[in-house]
Amino acid sequence: MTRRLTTAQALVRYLAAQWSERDGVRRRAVPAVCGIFGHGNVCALSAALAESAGELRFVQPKHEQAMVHTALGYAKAKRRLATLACTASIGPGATNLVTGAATATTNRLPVLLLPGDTFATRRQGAVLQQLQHPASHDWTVNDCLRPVSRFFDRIARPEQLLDALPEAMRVLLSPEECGAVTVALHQDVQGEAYDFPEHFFAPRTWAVERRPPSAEAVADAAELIRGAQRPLVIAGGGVRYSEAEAALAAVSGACALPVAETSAGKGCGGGSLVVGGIGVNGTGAANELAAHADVVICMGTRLTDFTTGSRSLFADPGVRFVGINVSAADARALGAVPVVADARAALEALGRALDGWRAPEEHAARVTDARRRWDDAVAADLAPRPGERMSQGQAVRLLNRMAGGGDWVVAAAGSPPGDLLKLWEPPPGTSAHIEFGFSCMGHELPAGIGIRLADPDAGEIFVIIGDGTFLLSPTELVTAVQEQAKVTVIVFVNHGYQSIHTLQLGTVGVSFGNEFRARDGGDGAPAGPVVEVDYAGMARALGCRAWRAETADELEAAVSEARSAAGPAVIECHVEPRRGVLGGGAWWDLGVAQEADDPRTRELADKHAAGAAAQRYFG
Ligand SMILES: Cc1ncc(C[n+]2csc(CCOP(=O)(O)OP(=O)(O)O)c2C)c(N)n1
Ligand SMILES: [Mg+2]
Repeated sequence: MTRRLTTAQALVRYLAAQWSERDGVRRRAVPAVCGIFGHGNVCALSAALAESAGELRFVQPKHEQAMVHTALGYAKAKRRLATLACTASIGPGATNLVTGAATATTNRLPVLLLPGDTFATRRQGAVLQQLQHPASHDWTVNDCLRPVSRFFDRIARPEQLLDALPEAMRVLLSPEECGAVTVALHQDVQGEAYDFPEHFFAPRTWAVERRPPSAEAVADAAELIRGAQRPLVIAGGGVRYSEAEAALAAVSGACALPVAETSAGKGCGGGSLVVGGIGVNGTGAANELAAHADVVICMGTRLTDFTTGSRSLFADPGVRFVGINVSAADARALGAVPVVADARAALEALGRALDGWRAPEEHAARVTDARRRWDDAVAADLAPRPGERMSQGQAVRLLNRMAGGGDWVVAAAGSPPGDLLKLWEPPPGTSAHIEFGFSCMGHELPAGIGIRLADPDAGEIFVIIGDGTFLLSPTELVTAVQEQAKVTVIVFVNHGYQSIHTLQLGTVGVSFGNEFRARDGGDGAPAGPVVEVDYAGMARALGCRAWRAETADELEAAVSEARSAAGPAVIECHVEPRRGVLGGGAWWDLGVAQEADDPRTRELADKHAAGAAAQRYFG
């Protein structure tokens, strides 16, 4: 039996029939399509989507990059068991997907990208929005998506879908391989009809398996851990994706293992021995334990420089690592004993293999002591200072106190992700999404919308961004209004890119081009008075409720009112511009200037470079 359909119809019907299943629970794998139409996708594809409107929701974002971020927020909330498709037109619509795709693949979050493409027939000559590569006629701008995609295909004949789409689904739902999946669609081919086999459109359930660890790997890891005097667990995003939080809390409790978290793993640590974020944005407590650890159990983490202090954090000469990861490459990082497995399956097996063993009692005392000293230092650091307005750290702590069961907190770039990793103590039942793999300004708001689409019953979704990030892309507020997606955006106004400014002052010793200032004569960077922007007014103009808060009391009142508001809300929150939060003591490698006219720059560069002495190679 066959059914005559266009390529676009077949694509849409196929997507509507895909399901994923893990632990006996089934859900639609791609329940909605986000899209901005142009001539490269409006003809056959919009017609097919309109026909299937009862089965696939259509979300209308305002920027192609943003729709990818929405899909990633959705995928994070769904623990990678479902995502959204994103369709863009040919040319600029398609290239606008690239940054989103890179965010997806870096963070190992699935998204299906469907950019329009040139004509397969080429009868038309150069078409609108085609970049003609002089030496390679089969290249189009969509080839920019290849290096940022885990799977890429270009559909030049309708029947190619029969192979391309199942492989696209396999990769999207593979814990090990997932990332951006791109299926580029020649614009003429989208409308071409073909007799597709009927069973291609039958409901298909993809089993997302929990890869079990090998008995040998578990035995090797357990042997190493049993010999540990000062162990530490690092919990990454893999713990969330695997839904392994309870298993981690159980093993941590039974074996007295302290747990530190990466940005992607924020909120995944359970039990009484959680020591907060680790690394460059981490807590002093976690970093101190890392410095002295003899066995580090890395779980679902890519171990980026922010986690390892550019490989300077682990100072014990004999430190050894266990790597639990679905990706074999990640599992063996830092010369670890690799356990290539789903985090929950590995934790359950390790729990059995470690039965009866506990880390030495003095280690728990060390953990408590490190945490108490860090807490005291942070409390002192966060105290109000004479002549200063509310600090961002104080505001984050206030929000933290107001957050409760079902709430989410979202951040990606600027100082918010670091402040959250360090200061946010997730109240029970809350979730965090800190995208710090690509740390993409502009991820936050659309990701918050994606989380709301995935979890309509979630409590408040607090999207924490800086003023620079708000200015980069505030327009998804309109999409949030359209979808009645309740998110509360907190915009920290500090007049510029202050996280980068702080970095600049610390490594270069000069202030250049990072604050929002008016030009006051001369060339170089604008260095006159700070420019004032009405962020709350912008938000109101885009259809949101909005407040301006300059004090803790005003912020508290605004958050309470935002909670009871029906649609999206924005709080413009003014904070002390150049005041950061106490550092956790980790070093971060940077490409500092080896030569400069200014002696301060050279001095700072030398000082910074001295930290490299602590960098180690672990194999
Ligand atoms: C798309 C993108 N461009 C540039 C950067 C580099 N960058 C990281 S933080 C930052 C400044 C962000 O400013 P703001 O949102 O105001 O936060 P703040 O640093 O003031 O806390 C920049 C430009 C980035 N991460 N993403
Ligand atoms: Mg700022």
